[in-house]
Amino acid sequence: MSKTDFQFHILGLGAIGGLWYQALFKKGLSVSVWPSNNRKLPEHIEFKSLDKQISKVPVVTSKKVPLEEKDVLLVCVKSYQLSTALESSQLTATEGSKVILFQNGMGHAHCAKDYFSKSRLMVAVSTQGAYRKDQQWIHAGTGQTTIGDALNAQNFNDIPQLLATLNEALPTTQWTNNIQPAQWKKLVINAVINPLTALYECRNGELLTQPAYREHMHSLINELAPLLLRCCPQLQELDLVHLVSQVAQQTQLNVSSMLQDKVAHRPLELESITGFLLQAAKQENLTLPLHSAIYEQLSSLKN
Ligand code: KPL
Repeated sequence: MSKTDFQFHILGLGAIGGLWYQALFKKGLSVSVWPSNNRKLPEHIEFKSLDKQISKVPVVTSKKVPLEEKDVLLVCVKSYQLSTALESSQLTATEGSKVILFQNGMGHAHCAKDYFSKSRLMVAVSTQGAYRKDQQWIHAGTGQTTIGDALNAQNFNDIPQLLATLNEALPTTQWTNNIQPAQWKKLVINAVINPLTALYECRNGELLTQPAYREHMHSLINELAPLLLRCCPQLQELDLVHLVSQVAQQTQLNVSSMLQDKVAHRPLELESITGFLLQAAKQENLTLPLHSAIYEQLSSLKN
């Protein structure tokens, strides 16, 4: 299949959905936004790129079912919206269609596989920095998108072409034959920085400069060591304190997505991040008292 044959569809026009939409659109590729039942889509998005250039990109909508071989669906809704979004979108998919899940945290493929049993279901781990402010979509920091099979690989031969097309639209986008280490690595980062910044209502960089926050950060990271040893031994060699500190440093001025959600009184992505870790620990007969405590504190905000 040539790159112009792909038809891209975006479900969820949030920060990451908008980033991908404009990137594919500007490459002249066929891309449309899947209208959601309960949200009115804007006629265009105003996009601020890394070099601070502002562009207006028209929002093309389409509701094409079933998804076929040339169709690629990028599912960019928040993790807590996933099952409702899939249920209400009335999406159906035939053999060979491709679906890429972009949610933070882990455990989404099990929810999505019932809807896309015939599709090649993939997961993307993204470190692209993007956020939405009022009616503007902002690309705040360049990053990587790593894509791999969510469940078992199926034998479709157009994946290299798809990856090349995505990489051309929004570099760097790369393939991995085993997405799990990338997912766990991102999970550790999100399970430490996001809840702590939401709890202390601080920017990411303050986790390094405020001694009390830094100490809390180190304790949360260290508490994960026994679980990671069992669930993702590939990360054993990695200095996790260094990894998380580096991300906090690189994104020091960022307001984490969880703090943004808290400030806007939206639900927090706690279940797929800290909730997922607590479940995994339970299955391994381990406890994570510090992560449990932060989970309880942030969950109580919802009530
Ligand atoms: O992914 C992020 C998020 O806010 O969700 C980090 C990397 C913590 C950057 O803010």
